[in-house]
Amino acid sequence: MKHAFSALAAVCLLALSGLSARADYTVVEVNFIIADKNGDMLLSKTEYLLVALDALQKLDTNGNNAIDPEEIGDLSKDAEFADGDTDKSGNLSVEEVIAEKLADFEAADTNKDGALNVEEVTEFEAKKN
Ligand SMILES: [Ca+2]
Ligand SMILES: [Ca+2]
Ligand SMILES: [Ca+2]
Repeated sequence: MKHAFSALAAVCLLALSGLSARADYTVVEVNFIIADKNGDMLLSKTEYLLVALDALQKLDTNGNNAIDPEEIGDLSKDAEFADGDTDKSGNLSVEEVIAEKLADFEAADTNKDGALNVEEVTEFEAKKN
């Protein structure tokens, strides 16, 4: 899922972050910083879920509190979409999105400290793609 953000907002967030200044932030790192609301350079379960719920809200153009195939186009053909749709209703409900993200969180938290650091998220995203 692509997150829309202005370049200026990204620069401000980067300036406030604990990452040392460099020019080549990865997409994962930038999204991490945006998701890290309290700026401790760790994503809590809540911060991680908020990203998905925020995306759901933005994508849900017909307002049924679910991600429908027509709302995400080709992304609905991904295995992730079919896997997440546990009740096979053809769309992803809020509950299904949360369940999938919680499973993602547990899988990504390799050091089992209950939070995700940049390395864990980067590794997890690399494995997924
Ligand atoms: Ca945090
Ligand atoms: Ca919808
Ligand atoms: Ca962790």
